Order: sequence, then C-alpha cells, then structure tokens
Amino acid sequence: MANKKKSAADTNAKQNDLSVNKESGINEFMTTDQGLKINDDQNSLKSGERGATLLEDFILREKITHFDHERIPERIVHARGAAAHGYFEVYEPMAKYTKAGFLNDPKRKTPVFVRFSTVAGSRGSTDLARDVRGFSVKFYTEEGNYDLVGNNMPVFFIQDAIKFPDLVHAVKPEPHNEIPQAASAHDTFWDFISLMPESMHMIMWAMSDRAIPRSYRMMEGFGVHTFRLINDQGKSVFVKFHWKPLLGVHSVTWDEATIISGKDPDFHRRDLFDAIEAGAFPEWEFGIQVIEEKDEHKFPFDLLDPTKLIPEELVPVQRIGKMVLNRNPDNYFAETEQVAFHPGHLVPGIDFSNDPLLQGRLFSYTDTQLSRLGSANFHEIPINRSINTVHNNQRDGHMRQQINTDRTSYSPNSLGGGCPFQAKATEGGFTSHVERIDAKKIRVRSQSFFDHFSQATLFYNSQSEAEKNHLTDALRFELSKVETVAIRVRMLGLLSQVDKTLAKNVAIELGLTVPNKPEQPINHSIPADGNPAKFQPKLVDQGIESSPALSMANTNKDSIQTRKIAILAADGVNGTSIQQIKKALMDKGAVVEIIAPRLGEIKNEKGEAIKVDKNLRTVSSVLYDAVYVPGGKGNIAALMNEADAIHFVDQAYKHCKAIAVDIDAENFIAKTTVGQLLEERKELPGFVYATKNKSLAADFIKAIAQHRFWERETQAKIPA
Ligand code: HDE
Repeated sequence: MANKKKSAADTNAKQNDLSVNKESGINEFMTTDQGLKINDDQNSLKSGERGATLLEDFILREKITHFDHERIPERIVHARGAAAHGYFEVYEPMAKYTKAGFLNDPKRKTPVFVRFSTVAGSRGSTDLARDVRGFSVKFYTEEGNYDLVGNNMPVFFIQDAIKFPDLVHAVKPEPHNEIPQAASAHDTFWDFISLMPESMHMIMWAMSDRAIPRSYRMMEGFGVHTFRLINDQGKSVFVKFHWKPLLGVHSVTWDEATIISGKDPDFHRRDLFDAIEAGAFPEWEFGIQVIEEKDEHKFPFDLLDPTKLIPEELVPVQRIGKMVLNRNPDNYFAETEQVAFHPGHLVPGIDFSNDPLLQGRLFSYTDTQLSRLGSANFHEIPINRSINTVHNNQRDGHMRQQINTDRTSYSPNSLGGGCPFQAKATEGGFTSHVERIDAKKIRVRSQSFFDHFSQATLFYNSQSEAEKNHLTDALRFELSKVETVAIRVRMLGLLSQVDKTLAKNVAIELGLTVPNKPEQPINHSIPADGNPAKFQPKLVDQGIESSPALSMANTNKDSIQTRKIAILAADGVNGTSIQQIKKALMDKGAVVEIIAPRLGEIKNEKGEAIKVDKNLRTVSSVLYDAVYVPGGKGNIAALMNEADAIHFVDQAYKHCKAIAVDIDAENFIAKTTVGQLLEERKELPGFVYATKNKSLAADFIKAIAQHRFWERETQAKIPA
C-alpha cells in the first residue's frame, strides 16, 4: 500500500533505473490487466465442451485485443537497431568552452542509453546491409536529457532538410514491388544520387567499408553538423563531435556481409549483446574539434555545410571523455524500440548552428514520435524520462502517466504561488545563444556550399590501396544492379569528377565508357527559375592532399579483445594443442569456440572429453575473426572428410583472416585450396604454421590483431 502512495515526483526521481516499471512475473500468479488472478489460461469459455466460444469471455478478449495492438509503426528511417545502457565521464572540466554540467565534472558519471541502427531497412532486415549506421546517444544529465543523434559517417547525402524525404523515398524499396529490402543497389536510389552532385562525398563513405562494419563496437561516431559550445560567459565556439572506439575501426568484406546476412542477420545485435553479457564493455572516447567564432570563414568549405568534414589534420580532435556501455536492455520493445531521440534535446552549454539540414531535423524528430509513439506524452515512457523531475503546465493527452496535483496549470498564476518558476541562466535556465541575424528572407542555397567534389576526392585519395579497391568494387556492384543505362552513365560522369581512374575502373565492369562531358549542372536539381550558371560546382583547394585519419588502415591494431576465434576439432584431437592456444587467446581477451561435426562432447587423443561449443553445420567462417586447426591423427582424418571444415578454412582465407595450423595438421591443409597455394608460395600473409620448436600462439595473436590481410585479394586470391 505504501508503494501506491508514491507521489508523481517520487516516480520521476526513480525513473532512471526504470525500476518502478519493472515486472518479472517470477513467483507471481498470472493476472488480467486489471489484476484479477487467472485460473485457466489454456481454454476459452464455451457453451459446452464442444460448443461455440462465448463473447462474455473477457479474459480471452483482453488477451487477444492486447495482442492485436502489439505493434507500433516502425521508424521511417533507422527502423532496425540495437541498444545498450552505460555511462559517460569527462576527463577534465571543459569550462573554457562550455558550461554543460556533464562536460565539467570529472567525478560525475552521466547515465547514457545508446542506440545503433541501419537506416534503410525495415525492423526485421539484416544488420549487414551496406548502409550508414545511426549512433544515437541519450545523456541523462542532471540538467535534463541531451541527445547526440549522430551517424558512423561524418557527412551526409544532402545539404538541405527539404531533400530528405526524396532521399529516403529513393533508397527505400521501390514502391511498385517493394524490392529490394535494406539495399541501395537499385534504380531509384542511383537515379536520385546521379542527379544530386552534392551527395558525392557521402557516396564515397557509403561505398567504402565503413558501410559494412565488423561490429557496432568498432565504429566511429560523428555528430555530423557543426554545433556550438557556450561557456558561462556566453562565449561561443563552433564544435564537431566525434566518438572514437577504443577497439579501433574495422569492417568485414562485402562477400562476407552478404553471407552473414543469411547465416546470422542479427550479427551486430548479437555481437553487442554478447560482449556486454561477457563483461567486455564497449568503450568510446568523446572527441571535439573546436573552431573559434573568428575562424568561421577561414576554411575552404562552409562549416554549415553537412556534406563537408573538417580534416583532423587541420583541426585536431581533442579527446575529452569516455563512454562505456555496460548493461543490456531488459526489454527490447520498452527500451530500444520506444526510445525517442531528438537533436533538439539540449542542455545549457550546447547550442545549434544554422546548418540547414540540422534546422530541418529540429522539426522532424518530435513530429515523428507523435505518429510512432502515438502521444505527446512520449517523454513519460520510462526510457525517455529525464532524471530531473519535470514541472510544467503541459497537461493531459493520450496515456498520461503523471498525476498533477496542482490547481493551476497556467502561467502566470497567483493561486499556485506563481509555480513552477522560471530559472535564471545562473540557476540553470536554458538560454539560446544570441546570434546576430540581419538578412533577407530568401529560399536559396549558399554559394559557399557548391564544392561537391573536392572532399570526395580527398576521401578517395586518403584510402589505402585495398580500401580503394573495395570502394571501386562496391560501385561496380551497386551500379551493375541498376537497370537504366542512362543512370549508370550519369553516375560515371559524377565519379569522373571525383577521380578519373575510379570512374574508369567502374566503367569497365559496366561495359561503358566514361562520358567526356559530364552533365553539369543537372537541370533536375535546380529550382524552376534558377539560373544554371549559379549552380555550377566550384572546386576549392582543400589545402590538404590526403587525410590519414580518414583511412581505416591507420586504425589501432594492437588488440584481439573480444575477437571470435574458431577452433575446428573432431574426435582424436590433440588436447594440449587446443588447451595452449585457447589459454593464450583468452588471456588476451579473445572469445574462443570449439567447433565440431556434432554437439555435446568430442574425445581427445587420450580419450578425455572436450565440450563442443557449436555444431559445424550451424556456423560459418564469416561469423569468426580467425581460425585455428589443431593436430591429432584422428582429428585430421575426420576433418579431411568434412567438406564444411575445408570450406571453413578456404573461406576464412578468402576473407583475409588470420589462420593458424598445428604442426601435424598438414594433411588436412593439403586438402584445402589454401594448402595448394601454400605449396606454390611456401609462405602466405596471415597464415601461421607451427614449427617443431616454436609455439605459434604469439604469431597468431599478432596476426589476429592486424584484423585482415588485404594483400591476399590482389596477390594470392583463391576461390571459396
Ligand atoms: Fe535522422 N531521423 N533525419 N538523421 N536520424 C530519424 O527520427 C531526419 C539525419 C539519425 O536510434 C527519425 O525517431 C531528417 C542526419 C539517427 O532512434 C526522423 C533529416 C543524421 C536516427 C529523422 C535527418 C541522422 C534518426 C526517424 C534531414 C546524422 C535514429 C525515427 C534533415 C547526424 C534514432 C526518429 C534512433 C532518425 C529525420 C538526417 C541521424 C524521421 C528530416 C544528418 C541516428 O525524425
């Protein structure tokens, strides 16, 4: 009873851990939604044993009605996601730049809820689509909720919010047949892109391996737009936000991605969940690039243009804090599905810039929650509540939870003593940054936004050879799926303005030649009364030829933490060989699984039992980062007859993964295509063979940390 008397304020105060709304049912009677204990949940109420069901069965009707209404509309974009709880800590007070409380007190652990997502696919689509990933962070700060709703790529396809519905309509499955799901490789997407030169920088990112991450835990995050930080003197600086994963930035190959989509479409979701369950908490450092107001115009691009990044070599990223994800949601729907992010959820010390894409987003996110979550009270859903108590004169509406006990719900009032009060800035009241605006009301794109190619070229030039090859292959794949030849030709025209060789290499596989005179400007993308002369792209020297920070080849490769290693084994396996490697890998934080042709147990050479983690039939090399083949006569004889085991090793090799083989596994390796190549070349990159006097553990660990041996793709290719 005491519980029932809890005031709304108490309820609000406890909401961060969501505990007031938790229910487990363990050791409890089953009840109806009205709390009535249920006696029979197996049979509906009937007129006689074999008679018709009675309308009066309110228990049946309640259950079915609730079921009928279980789904809510999925997000228009970013429908498929996975999320986790955690915390954020700042390293040093950032008072020089911002008065935001959570960026000033190193002792404060600010709770966060982070949702990663793909953009184009439906809620049930594969995690491994070629796509941008959403990276949304809700900080439950003591000053109110702050949402940083970013992506894993630092730029965007379009410069103005008014083009967003067009972009999304183009990339979504085509309207006549709802094909293809979660894929950009189709005519409508490339039709739109081929008419939107401003998208070319983002296209370079989206066709790069950044669009097929190895894990959500191994992605960078970006706020994309330029924002402002404001200090307690009211001084503003411009800022770009970054998340840097401590495990480095890694990806899979496209061939692998397509196979994972079948073998385990929940690959990223599972990876995040499993890592957190295992206590391997994902971590990111929070970075800022700060630009003084006086320097707003000193760059060769406009800070307000969301198709541009600020190269880290021009403005270094200062790492100012760390985020750790340490708790999985209890319930997917309640938390991951119902969380409502909004770039307009701000706290004092942070403010917007006039980026026209950001400005449009500020309208969209509340609007979309109204149709998705169905009520203006979506902030009362536990995952969306602020840890601050909420006091205002907003009242009523669908599904209102709060029971306001005041007589007044208006301001000013005297009957309620003038409450709730407004807060002065010194008391934490939010004030918008004072910005001078003296301008004509005008519907126009700034001329400072018209360099559509220089940064696309900068990105391309900054990639390693392997990354360039992957990007080229991605464009070949996507454009080969486009049926309308004119679209392919237009795309070649645009690509040739990024890099001539890139365009040529793509053209070869399309059976086309690069047009001499790319269509420019493209008439469909200018206003009806626009003067084409004003829409000519302008190339501006970026002052930098290449930016090493843009290449994943330069990411950290010093750890095998949480990497998944497969050990292929069967009866008669050399137990010592397994034990030694397993221990060495697990000591470094890797996850090791023993894979055998059956579940249960296998026996080692001495007849001792070894527990099997996965049945060979249910897994595939694409679900692992590396593979080890232990010795043992019986083991090798058995594996030699296992086509799946042979394919496992060949495929791991094809996808450029580290492979280690025990000294007496020779006969098995000879059966693989890798073995044949090895015989020719004697040595293969990332392939570690044990020798009589040397354990291979150290070399294997070093090889896994390298992530992939891309040189195999050009120098030592095999079919698999
Ligand atoms: Fe979003 N975006 N967006 N977006 N966005 C949504 O809001 C929108 C953009 C991003 O995990 C929607 O709650 C417009 C850029 C993420 O719940 C919607 C424009 C960036 C998520 C919406 C953009 C993003 C969304 C759909 C152009 C990177 C998932 C459901 C002006 C900085 C949030 C929802 C989550 C979700 C609108 C462009 C990131 C429709 C109008 C740029 C990570 O409101």
